[in-house]
Amino acid sequence: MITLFHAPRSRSSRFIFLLEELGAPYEIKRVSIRRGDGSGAVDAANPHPHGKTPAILDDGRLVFESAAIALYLTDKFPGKEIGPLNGDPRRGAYLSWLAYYAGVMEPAWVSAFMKWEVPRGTAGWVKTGEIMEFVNAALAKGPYLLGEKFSAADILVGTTFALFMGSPLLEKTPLIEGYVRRVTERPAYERARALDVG
Ligand SMILES: N[C@@H](CCC(=O)N[C@@H](CS)C(=O)NCC(=O)O)C(=O)O
Repeated sequence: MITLFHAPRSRSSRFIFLLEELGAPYEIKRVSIRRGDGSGAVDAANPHPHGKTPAILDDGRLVFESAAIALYLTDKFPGKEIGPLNGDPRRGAYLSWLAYYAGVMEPAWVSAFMKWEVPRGTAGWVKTGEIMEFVNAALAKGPYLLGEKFSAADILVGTTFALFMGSPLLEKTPLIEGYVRRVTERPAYERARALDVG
């Protein structure tokens, strides 16, 4: 049994979506977190080393960081084939998108939001415009990041784009709009939204 440590409408919401997609046995443990507006507090019941969400416990074993949790869960529950396994020709692309999401996309959007100029040769990420050229090119071949088939990488990237739709930080293109629609029209997304309450 997987325990998902979850705070409503946070980065853990998309793991309800992933666990629903996988049909995995899981329970949600609601915890409080510090919110960007200064509200909330770290919850002593949350095993995440920094009191953040998401975190999961699998039989007492802790996994944290979104990309690591996505990989852990799709490896552990391969039945629905939404995380290419070792030996699959798409495995390298899958790992690359998960790491790219965490190491390039997240810091790029946070630095754009904060208007931090980090020198190109120093930052480990690139500007959001350059990321979107790459993403649009991938989706043009798509319809998903890995090509024909939906994967957990689309859960991380697609739900993040869904949040930013309409923000000046994300340039809308027909490809991005269609992609977000494809990801958020999935029944597991709807089920996850219904469970993401509080
Ligand atoms: N890199 C982490 C980020 C997790 C994260 O920052 N989560 C936010 C919620 S969206 C949080 O828990 N914030 C509370 C805090 O920073 O104490 C991941 O992707 O898992």
